[in-house]
Amino acid sequence: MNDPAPVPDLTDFSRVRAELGRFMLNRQFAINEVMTKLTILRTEFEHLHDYSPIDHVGSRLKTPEGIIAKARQRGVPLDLATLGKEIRDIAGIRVVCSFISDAYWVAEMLTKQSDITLVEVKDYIAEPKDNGYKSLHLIIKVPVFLSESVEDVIVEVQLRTVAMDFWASLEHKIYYKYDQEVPARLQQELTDAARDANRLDETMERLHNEVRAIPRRPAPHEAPASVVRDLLAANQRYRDTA
Ligand code: 0O2
Repeated sequence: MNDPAPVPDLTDFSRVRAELGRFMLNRQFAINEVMTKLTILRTEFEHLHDYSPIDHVGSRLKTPEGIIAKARQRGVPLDLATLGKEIRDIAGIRVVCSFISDAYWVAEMLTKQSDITLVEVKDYIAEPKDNGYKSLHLIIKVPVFLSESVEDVIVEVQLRTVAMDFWASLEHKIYYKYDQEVPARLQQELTDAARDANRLDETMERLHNEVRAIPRRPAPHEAPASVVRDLLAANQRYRDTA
């Protein structure tokens, strides 16, 4: 039989509290780092194209109670170093995209950055869970530069479409409402709804690609290309003579 998980020494309560505070703060810093990267990717994309690949982004830091519950469930020792390694969704970010291809694009752009280490990919879009859950999960490590050290912090990034997110939020609520024992009929309906959501995603992506292939007509207030060209040429002549 395994030895019981060691319990933290609470005699020095203020030291434990300070260490836990530091631990949580570093995870929040890691979230901030990744959120900044996402904002840059999103803003640059919007500047170059005429739509946004990201509908919205959310983040959450697991509560100490949530961390301890997950650790106990998995038999993970309750020391901060092990928790930081084994509980990989303490720092969590959810990126909700317009289309499936956008979720993969954001994942690729994020993971190819030189300071990001990709630890694991769980592609529940390509291989949905039995209940129909779909999402692309990235477990990444991001360096957090502190005053006297650098800490590599694990962040879980979940990427999914609006339809997948809608489904997952409701399923999560139902799962907790029934204390994880969801009646078979509801489970079946959820699985059917996941299939419908997937069909919607595929149709929307196809329509989106079709519409993107049509050359864009200038909006009534937009200056025709020739006017813009003349302006640029005039600007160049001015610079040459200045
Ligand atoms: P909460 O309340 O969202 O935090 P790992 O973290 O990789 O060591 P884990 O946790 O089994 O192992 O990984 P997995 O399967 O990738 O799940 C991580 C998170 O994905 C979950 O966190 C959920 O947020 C989400 N998720 C996974 N499966 C489902 C599902 O079937 N339905 C819904 N709605 N969400 C799911 P937590 O900690 O379970 O919950």
